[in-house]
Amino acid sequence: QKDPHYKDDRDTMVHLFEWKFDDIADECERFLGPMGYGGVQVSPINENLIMRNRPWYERYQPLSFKINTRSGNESSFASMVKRCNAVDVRIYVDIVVNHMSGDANPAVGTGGSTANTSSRSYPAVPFSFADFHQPVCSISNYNNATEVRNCELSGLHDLDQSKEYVRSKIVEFINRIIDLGVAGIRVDAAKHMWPQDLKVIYSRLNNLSVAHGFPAKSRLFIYQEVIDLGGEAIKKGEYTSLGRVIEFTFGIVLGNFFRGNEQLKFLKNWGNGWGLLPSEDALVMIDNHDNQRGHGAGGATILTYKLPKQYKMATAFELAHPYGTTRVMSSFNFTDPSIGPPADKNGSILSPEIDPKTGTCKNGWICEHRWHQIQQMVVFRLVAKNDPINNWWDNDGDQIAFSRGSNAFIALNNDDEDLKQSLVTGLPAGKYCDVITGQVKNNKCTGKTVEVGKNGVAFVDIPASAEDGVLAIHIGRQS
Ligand code: LAG
Ligand code: CA
Repeated sequence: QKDPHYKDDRDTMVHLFEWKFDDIADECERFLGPMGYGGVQVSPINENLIMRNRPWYERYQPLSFKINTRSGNESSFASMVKRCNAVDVRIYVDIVVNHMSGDANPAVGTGGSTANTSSRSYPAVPFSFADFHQPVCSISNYNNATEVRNCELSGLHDLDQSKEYVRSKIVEFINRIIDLGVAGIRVDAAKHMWPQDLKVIYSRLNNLSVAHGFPAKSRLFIYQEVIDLGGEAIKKGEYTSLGRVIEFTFGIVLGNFFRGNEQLKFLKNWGNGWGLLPSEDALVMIDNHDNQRGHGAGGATILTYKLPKQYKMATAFELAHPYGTTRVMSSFNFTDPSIGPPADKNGSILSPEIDPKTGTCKNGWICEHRWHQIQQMVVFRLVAKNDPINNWWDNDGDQIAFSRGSNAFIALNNDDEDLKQSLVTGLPAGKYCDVITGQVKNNKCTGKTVEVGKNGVAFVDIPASAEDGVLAIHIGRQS
């Protein structure tokens, strides 16, 4: 349950936050498949409460398990999964099963269902009063595990997963999407559910669909949202026997590094031992849909698209380093942290428009996953395979470099001084194209060319004033 089931050497997923299913399917075919992405995390797919002004977080208030949201319905979902799988891109669904909606009157959903929220009546499932934790209470003390799991998180009505009936509805929903061909799930608010209940639920899930191309007996990839920064009753380690856990410390610490608060040389032993989970238990990111806008945990050190140079450097380090299963965030532009995705006046989500010249997105979508430097580092990771870090170098300050075996080499400069150094790259002799400043087009490198000599040494030059403080070369891009 810790294997994302990527095809071949593919190794990174992208969270296409709030995208519509048809647009995701197009993106799989025209971009993600050809560029080497391994999968897509989609926003919650089951019917949610319609809230005034349509904030993004209405999707975390379910009204039923019907697949019907502003992203599309069950048939567009099924078609997306098929089309993405066909180009070797896997689909992961964000599952919200800790709770249903908060109180709302009237409560009408994106699929037309209604609910009487104060009496906990959700007829479209159906759930009723007895399916929720009682007595009703709200979470305030995170040092009390029972309270965190049995009380309401921000007024969201808390399902009781110890009840057989509740379990059966959750299992039915997840099995339905497994049979439609998904490869995995993000478990929202996993910290707020008992591990022993999740264990029962997971054990009842179907194997992945052989009809959709998965090998026989493959198990669903599960990664759970357990925010544990230390100092609370609930520990991320309570969930690692069940699947992977999203490692929130990763982006917080790296954000702090690449904001210049800590010298990069200290990243030499990054990974296990930094208070991080073992690599094989972790799913990592620089930012997510919550902490990029001050929700959830993370605070001020989180880097986002709003600080592009530092963000790209942190992402390059994330993707170059072998630790964890990596996820890339793909955002829409915002200033108000509540605002929902780009939409027309009826509230229908707009499709991202893609600039044919630059390949970047317009009309409110940021599409970090299409930024040249990020997309090229996804390829770097794929070429690096599982090779270890070798040839570490640093200037005893904010300049570092390392190779991944003899497949790939990266250098980063977060210093006020230029980086101008002959460095051991570990790569076979030859001419390589720096994939950060350019790419290979018609057999020609449009960026910096780096010459690796017979001894594996190359001269590396990253000015302090460079647009990106990164140089990256690998055996897939020679020129
Ligand atoms: C998550 N992980 O545990 C999601 O990643 C996160 O985005 C979800 O919260 C949360 N769990 C519940 O699924 C988001 C917003 C909240 C929002 C909630 C429900 O971060 O701010 O709460 O979704 O929409 C909102 C209001 C609250 C209100 C509540 C109930 O912000 O003030 O009490 O709705 O009406
Ligand atoms: Ca709960």
